[in-house]
Amino acid sequence: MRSHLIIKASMVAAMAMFSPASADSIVTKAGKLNAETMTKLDHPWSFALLPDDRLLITEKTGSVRTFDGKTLSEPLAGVPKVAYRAQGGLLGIALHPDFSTNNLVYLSYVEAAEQQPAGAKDPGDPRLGEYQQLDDVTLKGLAVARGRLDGTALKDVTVIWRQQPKTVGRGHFGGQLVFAPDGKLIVTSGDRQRFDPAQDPAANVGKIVRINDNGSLPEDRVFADQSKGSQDILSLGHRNPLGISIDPKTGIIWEHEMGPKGGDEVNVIEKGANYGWPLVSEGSHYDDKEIPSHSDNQKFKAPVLSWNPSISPSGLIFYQGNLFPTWTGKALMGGMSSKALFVLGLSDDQGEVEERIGMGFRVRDVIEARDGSLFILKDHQDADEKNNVAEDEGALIHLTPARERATEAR
Ligand SMILES: [Ca+2]
Repeated sequence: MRSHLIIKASMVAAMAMFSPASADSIVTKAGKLNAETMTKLDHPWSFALLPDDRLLITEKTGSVRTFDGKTLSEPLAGVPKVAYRAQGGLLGIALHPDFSTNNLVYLSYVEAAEQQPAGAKDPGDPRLGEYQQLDDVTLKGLAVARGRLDGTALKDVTVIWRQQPKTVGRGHFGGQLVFAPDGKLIVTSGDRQRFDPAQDPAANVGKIVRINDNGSLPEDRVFADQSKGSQDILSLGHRNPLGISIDPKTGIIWEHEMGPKGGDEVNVIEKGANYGWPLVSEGSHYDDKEIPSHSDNQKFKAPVLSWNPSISPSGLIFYQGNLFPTWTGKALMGGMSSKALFVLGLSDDQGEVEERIGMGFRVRDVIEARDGSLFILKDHQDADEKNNVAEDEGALIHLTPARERATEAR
């Protein structure tokens, strides 16, 4: 048995040498791309581009590091303690729109409750099927903190927002952060694999959240005139939103979220709208129980795009550069289980997949550099012997157009 496993692992290692990440180029409709591995990373999750062109990168295990094109820094001091396990840990990062004058950095992360309940249990939910995990009884939730970047440290770090209520175990934290043109901070808050609270206006899980840059509540909020309802809610009925971005041309807020078994969605986010989870979906539960479609209930806003089987979208930007001219103005979206980079054409209320570029690794996030080239976070992949998958380390990948060689044979 043991020798059988060793043979399988060595076969997988040999296969891994041919992954496109280590190859020279990836063929796309926009031409050939060079993919260069810049540095290894420990479970990278998100990144932001500093005015001096360094990247600030979060690692789910709890570190924020800078990368200056050559060197990966030691972890910054002052980063809050995170509850790292499975989908949880240090997640999103965003710079304040006035970062160049105030140096404010925003982080989202999973925070354990100070008081852990004695004898806590996860009751489980049949809708999670094989993804049921009952051994994690830490009471925790997503939090957003901001701090001032000062050299190699974050200073004056304060928590400005928290998921309510905190729950034991499970994933689906959300954690993507984006500033809107009006200066409000938008946070994606996952359903914590609890399903029904996504429809509960009193809970801020399973929601898109909108707050002021210091965590206070905007005056023009959805539930401003009602006592019932979490005052930070922008929209309701979300499952596991891991991408949000604003089209600079139209001002439209675009979001994507992972569906259950099938049913990943791209949505246009409107103030006060309900996106239906878990009452409607284009997928089914993990125990194969069917879920009505969005079209069965006009109360819910249907996705612009959906996928079945799942692609596991993660990270979303609108490409503004011209180094890849065919992508200017298009949305670029990572895919994890799909191991792909997606080029999406998104207009007012329509969308289409213009290209699905196979990358050979899980694409966790994508960002545009000032020269129009792209950086990609290659997600960590756990070994999976059952499916012949070797462990694959996280890394920072730089995508540039491949130069045609004059001597290239035709
Ligand atoms: Ca939906």
